[in-house]
Amino acid sequence: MTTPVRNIAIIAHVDHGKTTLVDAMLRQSGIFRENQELITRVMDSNDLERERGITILAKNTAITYRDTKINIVDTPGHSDFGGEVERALRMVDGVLVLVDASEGPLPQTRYVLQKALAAKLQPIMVLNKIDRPDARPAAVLDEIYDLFIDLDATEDQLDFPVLYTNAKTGVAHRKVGDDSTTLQPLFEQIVTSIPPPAGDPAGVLQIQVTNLDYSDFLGRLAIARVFQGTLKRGTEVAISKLDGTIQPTKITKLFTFRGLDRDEAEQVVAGDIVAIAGVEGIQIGESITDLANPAPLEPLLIDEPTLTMVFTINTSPFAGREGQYVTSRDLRARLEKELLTNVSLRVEDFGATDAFRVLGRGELQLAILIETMRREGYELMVGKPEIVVRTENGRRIEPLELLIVDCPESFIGIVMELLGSRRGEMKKMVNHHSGRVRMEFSIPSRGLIGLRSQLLTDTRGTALIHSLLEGWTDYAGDMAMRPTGALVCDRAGVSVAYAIWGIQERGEMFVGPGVEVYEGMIAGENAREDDMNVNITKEKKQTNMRSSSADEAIRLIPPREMTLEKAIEFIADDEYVEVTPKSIRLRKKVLDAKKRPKRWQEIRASVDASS
Ligand SMILES: Nc1nc2c(ncn2[C@@H]2O[C@H](COP(=O)(O)OP(=O)(O)OP(=O)(O)O)[C@@H](O)[C@H]2O)c(=O)[nH]1
Ligand SMILES: [Mg+2]
Repeated sequence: MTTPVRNIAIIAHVDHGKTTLVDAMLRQSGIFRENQELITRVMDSNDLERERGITILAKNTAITYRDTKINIVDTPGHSDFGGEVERALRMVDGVLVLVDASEGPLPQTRYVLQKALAAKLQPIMVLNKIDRPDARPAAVLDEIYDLFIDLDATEDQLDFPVLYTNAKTGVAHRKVGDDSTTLQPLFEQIVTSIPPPAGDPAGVLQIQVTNLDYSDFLGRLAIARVFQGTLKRGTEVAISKLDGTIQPTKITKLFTFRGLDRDEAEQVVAGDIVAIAGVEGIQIGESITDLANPAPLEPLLIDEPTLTMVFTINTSPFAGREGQYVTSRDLRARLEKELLTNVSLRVEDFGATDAFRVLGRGELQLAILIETMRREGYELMVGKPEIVVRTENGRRIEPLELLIVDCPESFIGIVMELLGSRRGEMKKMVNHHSGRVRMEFSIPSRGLIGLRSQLLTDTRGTALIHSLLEGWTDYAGDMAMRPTGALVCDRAGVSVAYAIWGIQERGEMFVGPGVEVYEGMIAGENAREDDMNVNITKEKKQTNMRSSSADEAIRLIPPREMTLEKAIEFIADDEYVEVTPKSIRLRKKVLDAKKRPKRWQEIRASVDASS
């Protein structure tokens, strides 16, 4: 007899507690030794996930409850990684929809729920963080019903079970305040209300690859769901490639999931999730099927990217000093490798041979890719993110976003003004009378570029923003760009405290003293709208006078630290961010001050001409 199986994905808005809940599920499933030390959010296993405290990649694990095996996919909640969720949903028969019992449903809750309902997956509602002092589970549950209705859920779908959890302590309740002390009600609910996977173990083999992973011991692994038939080790199978061709392959190693480990298996039957090692060149979306009688599955289709950025080789005077991979061949090979695992990305050649247009879902997604590349030893330059504008039936259209801003009441005016300047239209304002308000805007996606940092500055770090792609709309026309110019180095050299002291009143510096600079490098933000060339290398004239009062008066304001994300948000059309393993520099596209266009119109014209 085969083991009963359930396949679930955990989906939610960012930070609502998915990975924490998986920790508790793993712990309580008896997979670890008594007293085994466990790190928190153990599924967030890559460096950037741990540093940022967010999930970036969807990951599989599995536990056993009584005699049922539960395959679990932990998914990211940040909207930029929505592609991960879309493909995770292909692997499962049901979803745990987590909602923070205080925050309630937010844009990404809507997005993931919409995808789950469209895929006809059975939901279990999990109101998490019920221990928060401001938890309001009853009201949040009402909001969830409203959301289901808004998404045209069927009667059946509306009839979802609800559980109340504290993922941190690992407790699930059927009713708020009942005497449960474990997650048992949740495990029980999964086994009873998530349907067992369909598919005949004796049928024609049908498997779809939904993820790729890499293991130091096993190399490349294809993670796939067996929809029908039984995959046996050592058999010859057909891989149905995305272009429709069939490629015969022998399966040499199979694994199933158990906790954080993978167990080698002789065979994997319909319904289960498998990791297959040793299949060269296999890609996400491809099917594995019977060689004699191929029955490939439809390839996965996911939402199109909405944001694009130009990646190009580093042409700054400091190119090649800090990185190992600097040529356009290196860049191309790395981007092609990324495409294999990152299904929501696209890469196109762009104008000159040394540049690529990389399309993704958001600034964070691309920033994570760039950060990963620089840690691997790459040098590159990236341009200002732009929203994809399409032409359909002769109309120019652009993506439109639903934006939710949560901020203290005192900032309502400031927020409305800022969003107005970015063509945001307020749709709704809700006041929970907690001192904070929640405003909903409809805004072209373009209006979101650089918005987060500006909003945080304007609201002294108090605003929370969430957005969701809502659809496409007529191109709204030009939009206000960065209202300030740059302070641009007019020559190469090393920055000097005395010079900075003289410049800093013009705006805000990005470089401190003792930094090597080049002509055309950006040293700070000008308070005025045009660019200003500055000499940051100027030493104080030596005089015979005793150290005068001027020396003592040199008080430097600490420079603004430009992280990769801040730099990407900051740059204008005619600027690049230069990225190397050790440095993030900002620069003008045209370094030579004499050749650089000065006025915005000219900049636009020169940018248009080069693209
Ligand atoms: N008070 C309280 N905090 C919780 C609970 N569950 C999770 N948290 C906290 O919420 C934060 C986010 O938790 P994560 O598990 O990383 O959330 P996530 O949904 O996996 O986040 P992403 O994967 O980035 O979307 C962490 O600081 C957790 O400790 C809970 O039940 N109660
Ligand atoms: Mg997570």
